[in-house]
Amino acid sequence: MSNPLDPRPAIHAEATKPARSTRDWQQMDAAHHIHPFSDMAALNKIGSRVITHAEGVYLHDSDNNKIIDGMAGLWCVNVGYGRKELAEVAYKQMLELPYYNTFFKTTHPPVIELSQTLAEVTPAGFEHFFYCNSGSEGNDTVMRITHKFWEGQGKPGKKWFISRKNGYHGSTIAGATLGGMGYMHEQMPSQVSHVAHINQPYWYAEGGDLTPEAFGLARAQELEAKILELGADNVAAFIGEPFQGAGGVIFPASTYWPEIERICRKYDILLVADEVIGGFGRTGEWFAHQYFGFQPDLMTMAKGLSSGYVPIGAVAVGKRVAEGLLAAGDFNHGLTYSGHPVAAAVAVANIKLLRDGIIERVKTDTGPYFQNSLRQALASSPLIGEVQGAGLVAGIQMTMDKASRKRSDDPWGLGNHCRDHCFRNNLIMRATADRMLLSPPLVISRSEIDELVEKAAHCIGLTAKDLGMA
Ligand code: PXG
Repeated sequence: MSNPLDPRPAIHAEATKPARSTRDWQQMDAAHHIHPFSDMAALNKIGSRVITHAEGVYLHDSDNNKIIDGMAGLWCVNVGYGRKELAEVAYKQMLELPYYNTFFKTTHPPVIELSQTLAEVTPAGFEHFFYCNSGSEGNDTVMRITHKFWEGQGKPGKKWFISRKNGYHGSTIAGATLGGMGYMHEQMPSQVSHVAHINQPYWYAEGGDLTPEAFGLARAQELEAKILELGADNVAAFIGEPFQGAGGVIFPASTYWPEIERICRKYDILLVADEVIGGFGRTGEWFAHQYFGFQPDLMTMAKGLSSGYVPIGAVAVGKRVAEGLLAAGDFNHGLTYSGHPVAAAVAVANIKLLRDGIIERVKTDTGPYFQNSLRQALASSPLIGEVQGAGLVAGIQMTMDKASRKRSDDPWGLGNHCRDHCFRNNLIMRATADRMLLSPPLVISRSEIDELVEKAAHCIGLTAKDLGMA
């Protein structure tokens, strides 16, 4: 049996011999493939990097570069690359029952087992789960469940969702409307109705002269103001990521979530935690809301649920909402692949790996080690204003002046500039405006953390040098 903390079975070896040159791949890609969130004309001029295989925390490209993946793919490959256990489970399940639906009074063992497993690893009170294929569909499902719930409670007027600016909840029309990314809204003349946004708890950029704690409280109290503006009888739910992921790994002050929770309870508003990034061990807890110490009514899950090996998302439905929903008659929502047997089987096997020590190690060993190493390595950098994070996720704030927290005139340019250095140094580190983000696979070892931190500090140092700071 392989050691769950040491993912090195090289299952890719025979499967991924480079069949074509990088140039061939790039030309074919440019001719036929539209990439997500990309300016294709600009991208096609330079050509995409072609990732051919991966193991543990390393990616390999078609030019034989070995790249350390500081982002676990797109925040999802929690158990690391090359997990033979997951491949074998998928193979076996495909032979046994590759597909069947869960619509018409039918079910199957993998989806039952997954539901039982999720009831075990989620906090007390979560006993029911609805399945989909992605985080975006999860948040669409959250809206559908919430509306059905309030209708069943005899309060169909409770329709509004309140979310945050610079929050990310997906890229379907519902997900992107809930999200607070202005550049996405601009491209969406159609949005779903009954969604309102309040400001985000991003102290470094928006906190002014307030202490982080006072600012956290003030931003939470915007929820109360918005509820009163809309009327509590019209507000269904508040949704937020426990820490904003794509928005910059923004950790709110300790005052923020207790106040949000207090306000939701006071006005009987459902509290939804979008755990698509924070879930399945990222902070060292199973779910990020446990790190912040609040109790949601619903949770959106995807990414780490299967470590990205197959697409699957889910909504965890807490006791009160589940009881209401189950008593409210037909729930007219579902997807062909809700509870797909292969995805469910892989998710069960993935959660087993996470339970067999991976999350515990993030909490007690590699998480604290990563957080300390990163802070130490960047402490003397003139460019770095703060490092936030917990477990194996971090947001690194760049600033033009530490004392005044002055931001670059072109924050996106600064982040992209640093990311170009990372690219050249075989490091995947994500840029969100002037914050650099790290979220490596949860199986990363101490020596790999040393390499990751050393490379990140080096690339940040090169950026500082380009700015004439060092
Ligand atoms: N909620 C959260 C909190 C997310 O981070 C979604 C929902 C949507 O999940 P799907 O599976 O529909 O993508 C996400 C996704 C980035 C990036 O650049 C982040 C995500 C997706 C794509 C890019 O950081 N998060």
